[in-house]
Amino acid sequence: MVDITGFHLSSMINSELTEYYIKNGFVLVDKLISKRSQDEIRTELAKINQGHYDNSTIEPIDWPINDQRLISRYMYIGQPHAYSQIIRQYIDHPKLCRILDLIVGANVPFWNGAYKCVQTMFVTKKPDGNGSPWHQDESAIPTRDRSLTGVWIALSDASTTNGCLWIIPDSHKSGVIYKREAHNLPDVDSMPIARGFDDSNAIPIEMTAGSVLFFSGYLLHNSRKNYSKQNRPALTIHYCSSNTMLPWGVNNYRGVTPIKGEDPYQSEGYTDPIPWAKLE
Ligand SMILES: O=C(O)CCC(=O)C(=O)O
Repeated sequence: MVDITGFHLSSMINSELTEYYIKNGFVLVDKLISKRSQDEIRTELAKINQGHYDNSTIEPIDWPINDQRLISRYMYIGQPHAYSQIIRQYIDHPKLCRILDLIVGANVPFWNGAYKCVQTMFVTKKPDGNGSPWHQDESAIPTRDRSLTGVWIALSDASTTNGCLWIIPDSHKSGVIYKREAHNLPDVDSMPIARGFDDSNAIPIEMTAGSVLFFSGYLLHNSRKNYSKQNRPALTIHYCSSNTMLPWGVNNYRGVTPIKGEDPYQSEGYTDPIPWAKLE
């Protein structure tokens, strides 16, 4: 049985955290993001949902900024760091980097410590909102070198009642990427679902607001319906080794932001990530 007690930045031992990540495919760090930062990110999420940024993906709406419906107007908001300076500043937040420095290349032979940010995304389950189907992030963002690292920042407490993440322990180990297919399951959003594995030992990862789950791109995970009366917002960020050739739709996806170390592909230039949003 995996022990999911969270680590703390102030008392963690680097080698223990790295070993835990390699063994379990995830690591929970409790209360990493301060209350002030959580408020800042949530306010920015409301502003983005209001249509404050002219990015052609979100229709402006005249709901006031403190309207509780605003935060969960869109279930998914992709690449907010492309237009929000507030979100941009979190992708290389020193506290996130303290952990990322240890784990992004923990499963990559000869990793040189360099990593880049690949994407950002808000995921907000409104009251009664559907969960997300089983999947591995690696199936959507192909690094293939086992460096893909998802960062899930809880912007409210996340529990089995309001739709926290669930994971399948050990599922990162085989390196198998399970096929995803369309489904018509109730209570689960319209993203394709991965199939072909045993999910009977799945466990929930309950988190307090400001806690952060770091997890391998190969780890199978999902979330369930939000049965509470409150929104369950989260900011997710993905990273991989800078040396990863990233065939995400193109030869070597260049909508990346170097975070640490040398970018060996700098001469290929950079592109702006394309913002997107999805209602449900
Ligand atoms: O936040 C959720 O409910 C699901 C998020 C997720 O599965 C992901 O970011 O890969």
